[in-house]
Amino acid sequence: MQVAIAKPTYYLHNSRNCVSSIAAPATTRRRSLQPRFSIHFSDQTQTGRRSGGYQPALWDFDSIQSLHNQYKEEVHRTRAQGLIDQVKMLLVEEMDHVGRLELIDELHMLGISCHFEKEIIQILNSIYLNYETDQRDLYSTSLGFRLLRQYGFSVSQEVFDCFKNDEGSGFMPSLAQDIKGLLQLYEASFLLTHGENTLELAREFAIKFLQKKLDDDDDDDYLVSSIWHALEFPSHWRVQMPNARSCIDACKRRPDMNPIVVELAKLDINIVQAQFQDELKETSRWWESTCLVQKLPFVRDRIVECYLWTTGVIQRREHGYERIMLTKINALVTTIDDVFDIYGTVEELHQFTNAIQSWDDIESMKQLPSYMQLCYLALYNFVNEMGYATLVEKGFNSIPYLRKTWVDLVEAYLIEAKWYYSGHKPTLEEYMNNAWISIGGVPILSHIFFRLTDSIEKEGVESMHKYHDIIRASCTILRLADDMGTSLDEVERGDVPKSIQCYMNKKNASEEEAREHVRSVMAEAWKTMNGEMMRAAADDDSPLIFSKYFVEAVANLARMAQFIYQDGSDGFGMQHSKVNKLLRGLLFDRYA
Ligand code: 0FV
Ligand code: MN
Ligand code: MN
Ligand code: MN
Ligand code: MN
Repeated sequence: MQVAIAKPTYYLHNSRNCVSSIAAPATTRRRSLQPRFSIHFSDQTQTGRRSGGYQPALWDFDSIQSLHNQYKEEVHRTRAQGLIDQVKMLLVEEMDHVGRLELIDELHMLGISCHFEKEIIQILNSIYLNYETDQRDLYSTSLGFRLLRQYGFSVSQEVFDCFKNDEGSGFMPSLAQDIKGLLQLYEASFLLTHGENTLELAREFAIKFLQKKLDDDDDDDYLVSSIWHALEFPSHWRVQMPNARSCIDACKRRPDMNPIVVELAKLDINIVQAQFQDELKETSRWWESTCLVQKLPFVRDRIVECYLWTTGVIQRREHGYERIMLTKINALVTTIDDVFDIYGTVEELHQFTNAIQSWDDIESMKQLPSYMQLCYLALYNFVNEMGYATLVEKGFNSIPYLRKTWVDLVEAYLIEAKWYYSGHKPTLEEYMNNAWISIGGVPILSHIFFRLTDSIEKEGVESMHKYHDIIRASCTILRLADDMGTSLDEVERGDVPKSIQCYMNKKNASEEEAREHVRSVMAEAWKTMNGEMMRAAADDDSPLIFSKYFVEAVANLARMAQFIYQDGSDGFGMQHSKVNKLLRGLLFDRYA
């Protein structure tokens, strides 16, 4: 039996309480770029095709297109510039080192450090000169250590030796009282690389006493809520813009907070929101024009969530084109992933993989069912468009490399599909060897690489496409964070065992033990990432393989995954309420 799937008409869900600043009438119909031909989908019960069980999009095309934002007006930029100048004065004013470090940290958390890069580097430079010899307390040593490492200065973990006990096996018990110091020690410990045992001990020690403080003390003061916030997510793992709004809220509660800084942060987030809305509109027009949702109704219609990802991954204001590009990649990755995980039959999946491998072979494309021809051509056109832009701007033909990453991805998808249909239960190692690719980070990072590298050199291109350790570390975190949030639903729907299930099968472990293990693998991957980030930022003579902005995006991809799948729930496919609230705050609701 053949059934034509009716094109769903999406309304703006809960338009009143959900997306307050999108004011589209609830009766607005999804404007249709009408299908010119109709694809017939086979009946699900007959073919055994699975269902994703994903809800429709929360935001429809018309309401996104009708967004209007007053913060695009020049008057706001002028006002912001005035505030930026005042904060610059603050930074160079008579202030002690600690005060300056605190201000730098705040500017970063509030998402406005980009306006002060030059000043920040100058200040850190002068602090760095005497950092390893100056006598300091735990608080300022830890804060300085973290900020210096974050900005690429090389500081040794040995600066913490003076806080250790006589045997050197742990930290001095007297420090247990210094809660502010411990909080910074905890934050600093997340900058560790492999083998940095002091930082490992530091984290354990700090967590023990911070936790105790929370258990003993139910005051809701700023310090206690900062501890909660930090234990939930250390600042080194936090993406900037998606977190900025809640940081402004928190800072407003601080008695000693400088009001000019807060005012700038509030204004700036509204200005950025106007820019983000324009970028979102553009990607939404592209998504609508592909007609993928109408033609392949089983795929996740998540263009807004795809865009949200990019605000965390590509954080520079000027990289709007890159955010738009990355949103499209996210949408293509999720679409093709849904074809493999949900809809396609094994035979179709072989054909599709074959078509991508052959790349521009019209004959193998002709063999595909119509719905796959659409995916194929959407991807093919996109990659060519990106390749063309890089060729024009940088004189480098990136297409063979981009294509390799997409081939690697679909081959990894196919392996999972074969495991699923044959009932194969991989070991965790076997699973991970494939799964760090099957999460989709490899094409994402390859496309970003060509955009965020100014002069493209052979060494960089090869390191990227041999999947340098930092690439693999980022993809590993992306995969594991995703498994933490999505694998229960996936296995229930019908999928290969994911990392958690592989560990449980092998070790006869409980789900919680498996999650604990997965968290520890993520922590190891962060050590690799930190080491490589420090190398990339180091101001020495060794040639840089990767640009600073690219490395920043590589780390942010991992951060964003931890953010979206926080608390082990799916903030992307299932639009989990915590992420959804944040999405509205960042993209739709003005900060009043
Ligand atoms: C993964 O979905 C998914 F949708 C992600 C990671 C969000 C989109 C953004 C990127 C592609 C970075 P799913 O859990 O279905 O992936 P797997 O690989 O588990 O099928
Ligand atoms: Mn923050
Ligand atoms: Mn999937
Ligand atoms: Mn998949
Ligand atoms: Mn998943």
